[in-house]
Amino acid sequence: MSDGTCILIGAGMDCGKRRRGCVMGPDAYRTAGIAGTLADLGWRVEDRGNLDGPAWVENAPAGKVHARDETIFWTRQLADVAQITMAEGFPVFMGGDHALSLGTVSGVAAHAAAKGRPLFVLWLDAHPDINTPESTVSGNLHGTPIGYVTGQPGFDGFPTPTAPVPFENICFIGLRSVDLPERETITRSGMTAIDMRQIDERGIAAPLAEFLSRVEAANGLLHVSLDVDFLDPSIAPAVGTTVPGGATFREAHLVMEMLHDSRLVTSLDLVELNPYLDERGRTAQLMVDLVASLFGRRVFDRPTHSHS
Ligand code: Z70
Ligand code: MN
Ligand code: MN
Ligand code: MN
Repeated sequence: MSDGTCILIGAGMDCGKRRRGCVMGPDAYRTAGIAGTLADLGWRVEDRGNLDGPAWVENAPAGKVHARDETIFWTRQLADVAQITMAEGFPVFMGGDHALSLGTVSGVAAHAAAKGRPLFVLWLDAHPDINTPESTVSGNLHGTPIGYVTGQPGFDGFPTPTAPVPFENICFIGLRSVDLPERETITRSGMTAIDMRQIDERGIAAPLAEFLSRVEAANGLLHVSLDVDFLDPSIAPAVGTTVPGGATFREAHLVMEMLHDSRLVTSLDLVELNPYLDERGRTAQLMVDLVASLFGRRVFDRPTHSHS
């Protein structure tokens, strides 16, 4: 990954859970200067504005699936947009809540399949989001994108993903809130799941480097999905579900710097930013700074790139 064209796509999807506010995410990233930051790093930047879609709906009763039809609409639209945009540049999907990844990841996967390349997904999140409409306790579909893109059953009414992502091509980093059915799926499938304990014991660089080596050996494309709650809430308060014990400022930047050096990343989701809950824009600014590290901002050049 080096300088090229970065395509910003706003998707203020706000129906993947009941608490509102993620609709303002795309404009918060713009206000924090995402386009100029990328341009200063040598990228051509095209801001395609915001996609239209149902913003929010009345809360479904507790335990019932919330906003299924609206999520289906977004999933279809985002899958189409993602597949098309992959042929034009490096798409950055500015959410919006994490339900947007049902669409973005399935569209990116369709693109990869058409190119004959395997798709890998790095999921930076406190949660694995591998529920299905059948297993979910909350009824919030932002907890289901990995269930959907891996082709799990129960997504009635959704388009069938044309290129399901194999379990072994997914790597979770940052896990610290996992539902029982999610834990069973992860354990059964042998997915790479780096929880906070492993990060504490091994550091964050070693497990990431292992995953990147696998992507490189397979000549894969790599999609990164960055949920604000990957970060510790003390540095990133603008999120509906705060889970203590998240990634530090330095861990998060290191991940982004290693991803840049790997040159493997071809698409990015920025999700779950709720600007209504922010403190003077600090979470939006931190997310933009992390994007800058991913797109090549560094303190010093290094003699050779290395992630292993
Ligand atoms: C829980 C659920 C979730 C994000 C919360 C939580 C899911 N596993 N995802 N915040 N980003 O409702 O399924
Ligand atoms: Mn998430
Ligand atoms: Mn999360
Ligand atoms: Mn390398």
